[in-house]
Amino acid sequence: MPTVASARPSPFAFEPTTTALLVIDMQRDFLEPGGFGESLGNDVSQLRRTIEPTAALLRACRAAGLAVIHTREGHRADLSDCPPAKLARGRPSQKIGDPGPMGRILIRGEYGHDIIDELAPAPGEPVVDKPGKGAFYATELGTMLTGMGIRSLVVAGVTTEVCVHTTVREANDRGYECLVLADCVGSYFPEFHRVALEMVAAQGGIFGWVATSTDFTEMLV
Ligand code: TIU
Repeated sequence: MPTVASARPSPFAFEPTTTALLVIDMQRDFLEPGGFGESLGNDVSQLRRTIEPTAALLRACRAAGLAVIHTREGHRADLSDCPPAKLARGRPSQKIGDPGPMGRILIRGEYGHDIIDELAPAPGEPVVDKPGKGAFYATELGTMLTGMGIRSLVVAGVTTEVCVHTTVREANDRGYECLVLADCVGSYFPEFHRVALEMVAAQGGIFGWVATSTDFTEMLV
């Protein structure tokens, strides 16, 4: 019998052995006060409210023996994996690869590119480095999930309408059942966050399910 968690638009059924927690882009460049995200005028408190529930979620998933995978958005130091169109869309003074408050912006190996201390990966947990918004594009995530026998993804991270949405859409097309945890995903724009979650669960769950982290963790033993 599968485990079933309360969710919208319908209960979410999953097998813990074939379910992975995917924590998307909880990086200093996006979340830290004084970092890249804030320097663009964004309100990082909208993202930082996800830290505590996601830390609790990580503890619960690790205790239950669920697979945990982290992602980071970023690029090679020479920017050879950054499409010119992506590079061109930043603010003129704050482009990917420019010097930022925590090292070169969104460049692998820089301090700001790494995951915040509160949600640091545990030893052995894979970290997928991705050049795009979606976690499947140009990464080894799909191969990894197939090898692990994963069929369901529980999704946390930032930002709701950008990398979380893109990844959930990619995952949905690849046949994964996705549960997005509303208190563990965040956007700089509260309205985008709200509507992005509505979009996941609309039309009978067109991209997946939405629940709170406690709806999910209370079903883990
Ligand atoms: N991780 C992620 O969502 N990357 C972004 O660039 N998000 C924005 O909302 N800008």
